[in-house]
Amino acid sequence: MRLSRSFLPVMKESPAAAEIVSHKLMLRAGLVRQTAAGIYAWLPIGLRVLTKIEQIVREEQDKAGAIEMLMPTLQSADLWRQSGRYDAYGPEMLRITDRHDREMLYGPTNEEMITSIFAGEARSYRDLPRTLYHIQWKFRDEVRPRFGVMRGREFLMKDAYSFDLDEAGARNSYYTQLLAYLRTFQRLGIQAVPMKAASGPIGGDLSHEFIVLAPTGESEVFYDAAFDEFDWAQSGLSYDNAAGLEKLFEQVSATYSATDETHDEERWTKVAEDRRRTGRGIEVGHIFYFGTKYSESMGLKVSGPEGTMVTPEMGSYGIGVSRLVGAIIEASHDDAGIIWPDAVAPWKVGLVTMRGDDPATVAAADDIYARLQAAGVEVLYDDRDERGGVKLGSMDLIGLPWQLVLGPRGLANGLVELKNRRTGEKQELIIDDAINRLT
Ligand code: P5A
Repeated sequence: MRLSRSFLPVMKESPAAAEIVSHKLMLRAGLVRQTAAGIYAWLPIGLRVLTKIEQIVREEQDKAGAIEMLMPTLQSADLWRQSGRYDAYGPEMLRITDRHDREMLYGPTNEEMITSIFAGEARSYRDLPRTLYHIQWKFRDEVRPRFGVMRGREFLMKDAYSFDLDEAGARNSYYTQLLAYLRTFQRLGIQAVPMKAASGPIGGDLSHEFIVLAPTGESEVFYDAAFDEFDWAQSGLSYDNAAGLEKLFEQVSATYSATDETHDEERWTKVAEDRRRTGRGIEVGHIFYFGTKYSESMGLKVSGPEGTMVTPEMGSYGIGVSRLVGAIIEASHDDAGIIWPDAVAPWKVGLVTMRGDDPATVAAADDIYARLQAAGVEVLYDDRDERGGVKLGSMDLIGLPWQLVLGPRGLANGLVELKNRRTGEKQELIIDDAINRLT
């Protein structure tokens, strides 16, 4: 992408309205613009990151055997009357009336809808187990939307729903998602610690939150150093290995982690002092097992292996896809700007000409740009006729993993500079070597 032809509005000044660093950086680097309280437009660079996160979430769900579909954002009030949540949900639900005076709502979650759809089709135990998911916008009319996309009113969520014949099956589905979450967050390049949650409005007795560690996080967290050290994503563990999944769950449960809400001083003092880690964190995922709460109210029944009717056991599993953009920035930035983990970077490398008015520099940059593109490397080419220092500042702010900087002096000797955004390390290389490094 040539910056001169893109829509990448970069701001020098820190916007006063933004309270936390990720929100400031998302505005300054041109990722989003607010269009109403808690509602954001995703500009091209923000959309690229959002799409990359979404794709990693999708791939890990698919590997875990979940099946993708897409449900609408608008739902009928009647669905929610059936579960009893239409009244219970309160003012966080955005209620809408259509031209025929039918009561509708902008979905804050989809337990009712998926259960009702599944109930219409599932007939026997052979239709189980199934885990269905979608990645769709939600709306919650938060009293105080804040911190940009971290607590928005409209936000993108991956929500999965599992249907099983019995509790043992439902637990296996829960453990499967637990592992899928550990793998998803690892691939995203962030550390997310699973913590037993106090069960919220979704209901149920088995529930975990996934908390990304970041100094500006909303909740205080306490955890055992094992969460920093152990390979929780266990690359060798197969989703078919039910005993292995259960063991992983037991290992997670036995290792101390808690938010300020669930913190247990007595258990905490049993963690060796030099292994106690405290900090702050942001909830990026939340998984629930809630038994037959929705299958019962929404009338989901299938015939069991013995012919009797069975009410399936369910769980639901959420990841805050748009919140993750902010959470990743909170966990990965410095004074100069964002530092994207490779997996979600909007482009891999930023190509910068220090002298946009020097024909030889421009010709060399055009050539490198074409070669990198031909090799399939994602490049943002700052081809603007701007001062070199301004361009370098923008590149640091945008936070691509690599910067390839071209100036007349280096080029006279056939050299370019390759900078690693995270370490700040700079290397003078001949052009071919620089290109090889990036391909
Ligand atoms: C699980 C999936 C649920 O809604 N029903 C379907 C369950 N869980 S949850 O914890 O309420 O939400 C799941 C994740 O969505 C993100 N999230 C938000 N992101 C941005 N702004 C918000 N206002 C917001 N509310 C929830 C969180 O990451 C949460 O873990």
